[in-house]
Amino acid sequence: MSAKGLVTYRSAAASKVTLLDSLQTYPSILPKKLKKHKLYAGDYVSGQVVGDQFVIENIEERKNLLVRPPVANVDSVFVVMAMREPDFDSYLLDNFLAVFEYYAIEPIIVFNKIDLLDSPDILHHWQKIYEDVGYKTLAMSINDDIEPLKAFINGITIVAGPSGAGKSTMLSRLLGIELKTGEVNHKLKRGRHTTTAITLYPFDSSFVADTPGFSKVEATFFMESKEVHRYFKEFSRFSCKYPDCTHTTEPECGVKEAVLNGKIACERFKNYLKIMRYYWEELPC
Ligand SMILES: Nc1nc2c(ncn2[C@@H]2O[C@H](COP(=O)(O)OP(=O)(O)OP(=O)(O)O)[C@@H](O)[C@H]2O)c(=O)[nH]1
Ligand SMILES: [Mg+2]
Ligand SMILES: [Zn+2]
Repeated sequence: MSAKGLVTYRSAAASKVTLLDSLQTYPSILPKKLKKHKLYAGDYVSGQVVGDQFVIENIEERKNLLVRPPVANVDSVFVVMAMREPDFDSYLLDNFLAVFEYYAIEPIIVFNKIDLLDSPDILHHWQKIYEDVGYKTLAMSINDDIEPLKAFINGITIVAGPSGAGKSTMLSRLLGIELKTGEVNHKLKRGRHTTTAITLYPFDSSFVADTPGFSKVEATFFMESKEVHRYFKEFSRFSCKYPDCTHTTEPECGVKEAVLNGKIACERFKNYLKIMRYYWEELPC
């Protein structure tokens, strides 16, 4: 009988499938005729348990596929940003958010390591900006209860963010297992020649994965620059003379007006213009 499973482990050499009903995990085999299809962590598959292995018969169509790390069918992501060590970087956060919006993955922003702040003012400043956009946010540190995080885990959930932000620490606490923490993986920064194993861990009826951090993400690596404005979701609340306005050179721009009126956070628009490599002399911040 055919069973449904999820690829919960993938390295260059091997893969494992977890059955969705029993949560039993098996080493999996991709038969020769399916070899032309690549297999990723997060792929939903159907197949048969044969002996102590799972033989894949079909890979379901993916709703999305992240490139780095390679995970398919991601539903939500915790974007973990340390307030300090490393310093909070709103440009990096806005690039992350635009990329996840582009992939139709729900981002939840975690302002982490708040124990390192002398005053909460800076946290409240940024938290308000992102909540006004419509993002769910959490502020926490290693000393806080992990419980509030649980409510946001939905489907295939990954943890993303810069190196050192505390992603592995947070997931280890959540899962009650020891994930590798505290070391910067220099190899990964070298990019496409290095492949890492990805593991999805079952959590309630969802699955979560840690990812290696990187400290540079450019939205324009993933999409054309003329599309980026669509993924700054508060911009769509304002209308411009031209429906495809990129809010740079065009006249009668409702978004620029909203920035001047304080209805769009200047910090967000500043980051947007930096992505667009555009200078606007009236920018109020
Ligand atoms: N002060 C403080 N330190 C923390 C907190 N969370 C994690 N750390 C420390 O920060 C360092 C980095 O934490 P990791 O969990 O390895 O960070 P990461 O985001 O997984 O980093 P990469 O795997 O390199 O992407 C470790 O030394 C942790 O002990 C926190 O809330 N407060
Ligand atoms: Mg880590
Ligand atoms: Zn405009």
